[in-house]
Amino acid sequence: MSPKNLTTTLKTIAACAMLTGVSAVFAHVTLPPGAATVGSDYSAAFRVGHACQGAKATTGLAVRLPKGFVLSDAQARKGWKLDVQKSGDGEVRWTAETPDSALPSSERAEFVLRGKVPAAPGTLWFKVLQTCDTGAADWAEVPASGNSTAGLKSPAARLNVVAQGVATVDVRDAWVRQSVPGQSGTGAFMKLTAPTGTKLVSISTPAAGNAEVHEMKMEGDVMKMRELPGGLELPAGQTVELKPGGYHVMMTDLKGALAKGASVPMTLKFEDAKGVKTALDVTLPVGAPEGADAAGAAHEHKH
Ligand SMILES: [Cu+2]
Repeated sequence: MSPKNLTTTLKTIAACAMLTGVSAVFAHVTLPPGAATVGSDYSAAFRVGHACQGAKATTGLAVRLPKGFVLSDAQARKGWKLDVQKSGDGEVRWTAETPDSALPSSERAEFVLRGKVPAAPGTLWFKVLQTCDTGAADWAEVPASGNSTAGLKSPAARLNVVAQGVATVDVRDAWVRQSVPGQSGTGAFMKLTAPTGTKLVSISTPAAGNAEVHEMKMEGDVMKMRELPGGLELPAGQTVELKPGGYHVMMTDLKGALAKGASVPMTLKFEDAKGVKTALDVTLPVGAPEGADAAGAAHEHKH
């Protein structure tokens, strides 16, 4: 990839990350995408993207620490008072000292605390009380079962704690392009966000004899695809999108036709700069989701 193309790609990635970020934090107080490994030190950056409904500014944020999370410290904010209560039900509270230091509704900010996550996998819910110049919003709803916040009006901020060896990478909007009988290959697409930098190095799926991460590359005037040498780099906190016409998972030697509505299990394998290997099992629906870019639908495979 030429430096010019690389720059364009990075700009695209940054733009995508910003877009997804905006939609994710427009109303809710959330943690960044991605999980934490059991027993690890975790920096929890609570994202506030909007004041309470009808309010002009956020004047306070109080995070109730879930059981099993051991706080080490919280980041001070200029113009804000920081109260840390470690004993009992722990709480970290930031309060704007003057109306001038309050966070305007149009601005986004991160409130950061650090600590150790439990030694057992599970879901941690951080309940967050946001106070504003007028009113308050209590982000404290937890699903009755499972860990999906879909359908909750004011969900608590969620952190998934995963076992050693399981990747902490967040996988969103994943799908596989449908194929017709006799077709030998197809593509899979998704958005990946790694909380700490890593690389997608290999993929396997029982649905195909072979699966590779491909990039599109201009050779003269011709757009060609090829296996990405060394895997797909996932910089910390940046959303990297695999999409038609761009990076994609190339599935070849399909075991059968993939009809819309079917699902495809896939194992994604990662390796970070220190050589630590992790894996993630995901299940992808077959068929483009609503709003997916189908423009690159002509997924011709020429090697
Ligand atoms: Cu390909």
